Amino acid sequence: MTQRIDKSLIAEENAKLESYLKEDYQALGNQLARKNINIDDITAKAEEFQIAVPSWGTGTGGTRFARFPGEGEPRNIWEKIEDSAVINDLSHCTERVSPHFPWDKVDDFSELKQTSDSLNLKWDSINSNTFQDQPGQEHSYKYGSLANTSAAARDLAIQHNLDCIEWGKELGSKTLTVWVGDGSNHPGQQHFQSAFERYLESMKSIYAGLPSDWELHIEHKMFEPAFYSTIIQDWGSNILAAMELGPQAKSLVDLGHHAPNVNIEMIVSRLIQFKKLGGFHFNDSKYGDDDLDSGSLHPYQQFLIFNELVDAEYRGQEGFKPNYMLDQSHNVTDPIESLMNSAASVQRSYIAALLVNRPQLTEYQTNNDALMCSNTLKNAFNTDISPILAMARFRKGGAIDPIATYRKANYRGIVGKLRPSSGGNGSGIV
Ligand SMILES: [Mn+2]
Repeated sequence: MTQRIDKSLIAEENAKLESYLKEDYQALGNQLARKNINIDDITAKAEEFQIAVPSWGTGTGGTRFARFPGEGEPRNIWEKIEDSAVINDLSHCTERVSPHFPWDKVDDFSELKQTSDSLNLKWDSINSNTFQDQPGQEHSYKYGSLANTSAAARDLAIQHNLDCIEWGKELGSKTLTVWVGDGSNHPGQQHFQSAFERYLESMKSIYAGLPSDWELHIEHKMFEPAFYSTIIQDWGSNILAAMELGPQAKSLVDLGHHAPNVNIEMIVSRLIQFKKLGGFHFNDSKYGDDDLDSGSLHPYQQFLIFNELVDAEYRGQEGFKPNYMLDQSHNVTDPIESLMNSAASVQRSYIAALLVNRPQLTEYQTNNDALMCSNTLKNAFNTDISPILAMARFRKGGAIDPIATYRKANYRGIVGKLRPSSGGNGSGIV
């Protein structure tokens, strides 16, 4: 039987907070009205906002050293979408789940689609996995997949991506996201140009199998598992590949896949300008691809990224419709709590960016008034829009306080008894 959070519990918990929320919402509404912003217009945007959760993020992650499994963590895709439904029922901004194959492969995809429909969930981008060998795999990916020197290994990786498209069609997905770990650990190990040519050749075969209403998203990452060179190491190689493949190929920005202190918002602007921004994997990091909770360390950077995204929305940039997704690894928290917190954090950045006075900013920029440009952004960023997020959830039937309501429901305690550990549950860090 599928476990859910009881709607009456959500209503009961909301009843305790409703009057306070209304007071805070009114106060914020008055504050925004002085800036000629109608709070209900902004709340309507918050209600529309959606960010996908990664199926693999519902399990406990790990590091290269160890993994400490959590109580009642999901053991398969059926339980992962059960947890995803809990996240969405409380947050109401995460109606899409992004699967990873072959981790989430099932025998009957129509059954999986029926189950996800019954949980009010949809399917986001399909993620292929050619960064590890599957049991009994004939041609190893040890020396790469799409760029492997072995044509047989490349063909296997191409076929897996084509299979992913077929499975995605059954689920109603419209995007394939490709990240490969191909690269080298030693200078001289790999001929840079030949390897990139092999990668592009393989990607062309995948692109050819793409339905006309699908997009192919290419994810770059600076290093790991290859520690000297990686085939798509940055947005430069990424956009080159996307341009070479065609209009349905776009770049995907994972926040943790850059060198520390890189100006990611400017990369986002460039990709928007050349119609190559496919989507995001949101997370946060201190040192590298840490996969920490979104906004936990650099909320201002996240806001600045949304400042670019909202600017494109405001200008009505043609064909602008990036996919938003979380891609995190939860090692010490309950993944459901981290994903709810993180979805709200990204939603917060979006809403705060909507508050930027753009005509005013343009005027300051034109007059080279650097201080007031900065203050205009800070003014929006520093506005506590929590009541808007809570009201958006409340109006859609979610929880005013998702974490408190989730804890009150004792969901983890209940599924802990129903899901004895299977031992080998894999949660990748990608
Ligand atoms: Mn990622």
